[in-house]
Amino acid sequence: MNETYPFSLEPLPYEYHALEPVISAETLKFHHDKHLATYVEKLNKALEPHKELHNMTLEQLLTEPLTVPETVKTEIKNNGGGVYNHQIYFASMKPSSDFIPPEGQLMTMIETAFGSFDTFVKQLTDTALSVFGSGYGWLVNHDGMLEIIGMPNQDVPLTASMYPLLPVDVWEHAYYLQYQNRRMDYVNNWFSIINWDYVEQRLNKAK
Ligand code: MN3
Repeated sequence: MNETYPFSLEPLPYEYHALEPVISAETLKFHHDKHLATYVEKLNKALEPHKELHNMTLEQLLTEPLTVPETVKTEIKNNGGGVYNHQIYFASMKPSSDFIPPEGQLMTMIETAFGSFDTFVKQLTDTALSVFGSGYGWLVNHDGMLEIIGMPNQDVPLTASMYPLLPVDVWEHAYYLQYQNRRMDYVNNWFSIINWDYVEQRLNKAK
């Protein structure tokens, strides 16, 4: 992925069928090749006439809204957020058949913040289910403490004190082809395909 404009569609780090049966190949193909591709296209289109933004990274575009012209602010927030959030979402999953909790420092921080891994799972599930309409449930690093928050649309939990670690995408496009309205089944199953090594990498990056 280019760090700056023009942004490109990052290939999936696994095959379309790799996350089955939790996420079907059809769902994953539409999600990546259509939905994410559209966010990339629209982001580049919005940036194209604004040369002053061409050397900014995606994180800068999303965290320095004062430098983004009013006319493209919403386009960049929505589509830049769509690109950023999906890159994390796809990278934070991997083929797996078991519900395996993380280890080491990440597990210690989860236990410190939530009391136990089970409580963490319950809180992230409840948050993901309570997102009204489209959005994400997020595990974030908030000033060195793990926290769970829900965010609408393609908003990004990225501020001076907050860094996104792990998203569960609860837009209908993430699960509807396969699960229809059963968001809870999708979220429950999603826990078994989390790539904890990637989450740990992001945790170290956030420090
Ligand atoms: Mn999505």
